[in-house]
Amino acid sequence: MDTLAEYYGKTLKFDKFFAYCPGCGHGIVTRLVAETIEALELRERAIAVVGIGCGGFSHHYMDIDAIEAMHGRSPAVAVGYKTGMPDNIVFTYQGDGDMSAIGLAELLHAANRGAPITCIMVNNSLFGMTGGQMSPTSVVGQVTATTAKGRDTHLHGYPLLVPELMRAMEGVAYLARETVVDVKSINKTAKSIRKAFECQIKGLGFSFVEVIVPCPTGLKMNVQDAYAWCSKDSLGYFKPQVFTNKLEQTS
Ligand SMILES: Cc1ncc(C[n+]2csc(CCOP(=O)(O)OP(=O)(O)O)c2C)c(N)n1
Ligand code: SF4
Ligand SMILES: [Mg+2]
Repeated sequence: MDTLAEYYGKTLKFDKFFAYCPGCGHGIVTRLVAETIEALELRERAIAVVGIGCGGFSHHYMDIDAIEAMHGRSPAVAVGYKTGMPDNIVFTYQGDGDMSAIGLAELLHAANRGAPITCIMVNNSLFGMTGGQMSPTSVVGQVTATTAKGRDTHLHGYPLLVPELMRAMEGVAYLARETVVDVKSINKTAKSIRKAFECQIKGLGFSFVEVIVPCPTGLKMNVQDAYAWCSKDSLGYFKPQVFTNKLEQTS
């Protein structure tokens, strides 16, 4: 193997300045998405619709077509693309703030109508790009830039369990929560992302994967502590699991 492309394939790009901070979970998820596209030979027909947030850089590292949607609107833009170009494989790549705060309505309606798109939500429990503010998925007691005394359920409500909101929706074909805190989890996340794309290829309906990741910069922790926090505090609340898998019913 003498070139990166021979080893990794053509989807992952290595010629761009890497914008993610050291230890950022986006780096792992972006690579898993790129590897899935490569493995399923989707590079020529995949379209990424990225949100506003640190994940908005994800398409810089993939050699595929992409569009940056307005904050939170990626699922609506993706539904438009898929409707106009049904042969393309259309997916969104969004943060927890983009998807579960300003963009929750777009997500839920795309899921409820069974839109044949794939949505990836990278949940780092805060608004990373803008300086670590509380997001709907910040955990109880979490200190953020806007919750100096920790998230207080009386003032801020409870952390939002996003896939659980879509469990009862008939149009949802694949629904899972995964994480990247260790190698075993990363391998499970790779499988879930692949299955989510396979659901779209087979036309089974809407597919969604939430991935719990650390944001060391927003948490104001070193990488090791951020992973430890994510493993204990975030995963203490957000339990990885596959909620729905209609691939099993068709295979
Ligand atoms: C309409 C609008 N409102 C607010 C913002 C400011 N803004 C940019 S990114 C962001 C949140 C990003 O958080 P998240 O989606 O969790 O992504 P992360 O950076 O954590 O991966 C916000 C509020 C904006 N760009 N547009
Ligand atoms: S601020 Fe957080 S989410 Fe953004 S690139 Fe840095 S570590 Fe990743
Ligand atoms: Mg976030």
